[in-house]
Amino acid sequence: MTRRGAFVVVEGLDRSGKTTQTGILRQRIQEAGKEVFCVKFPVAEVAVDRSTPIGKMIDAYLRSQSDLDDHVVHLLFSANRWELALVLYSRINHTSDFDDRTISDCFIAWFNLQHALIHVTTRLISSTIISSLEQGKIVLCDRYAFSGIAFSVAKSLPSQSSPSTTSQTPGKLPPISLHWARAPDAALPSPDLTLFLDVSPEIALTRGGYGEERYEKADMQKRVRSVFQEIGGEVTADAGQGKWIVVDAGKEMSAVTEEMWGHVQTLLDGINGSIGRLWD
Ligand code: NYM
Repeated sequence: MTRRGAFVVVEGLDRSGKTTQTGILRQRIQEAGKEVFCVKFPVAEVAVDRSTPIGKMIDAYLRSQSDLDDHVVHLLFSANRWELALVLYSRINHTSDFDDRTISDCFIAWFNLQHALIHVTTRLISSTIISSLEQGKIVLCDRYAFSGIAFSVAKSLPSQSSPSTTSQTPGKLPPISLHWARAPDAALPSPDLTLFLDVSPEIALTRGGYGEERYEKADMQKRVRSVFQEIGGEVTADAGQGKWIVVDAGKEMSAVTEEMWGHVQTLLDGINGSIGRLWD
């Protein structure tokens, strides 16, 4: 059996250097003579600047130009991952079946007929991430479903500065649990390696641009960090969900690159086993 490519995810807190490091890794993989397929969530690179119908809604929310219930936001981020499958599918196959209008129609349908469409999109995502892996390419992803869970669940945790409050939108909806947050991403391909860039909120605060988006507050970042730690523990305990490596992103940038590269290098020759599925 020919070896497939590896699926590598880079996760981290805001301003952990994730996007810069992913760019460097991409270049190193190419210099090593391997093909790499890069993805960024929320989708920016492929669909251009959060410009898909769902991406626009996420962008307005993150810039505090709109307010949405936390559950709705969580589903939008997940829809953005499924949306990528549709966008790429139409580009790869040069079909006109999936134009922008169809994509937004699909997502209205997705909210109404979640389960039926998940089967369709599961098949479509097989045509993108999975087919890249089967062609031996390395898939390098900047944020994935783990960010979805960490940020959404963190909003439901009590604030550390005033424990009686959460940032949950006022209303009667229940807080977002890990169990609930996982469901919309179930069956997406699972990474072989997740590199979690860990940085203290205190260091992140000193980095350029911090505070521009709604989650970039020290208290929220502390909660996100604690949920990421919990997810890391779960992934590590489940052999089918790949490796979870914590990288200290507070250190010198080149040292972070070398540590990450050390892990990715071991996967350049590909993998023998089949591609896993999230939460299977
Ligand atoms: N984010 C990202 C979520 O809340 N849920 C998700 O599923 C994903 C992929 O988007 N604060 C949040 C984390 C970030 C924000 O991401 C923007 P980035 O990587 O800074 O563009």
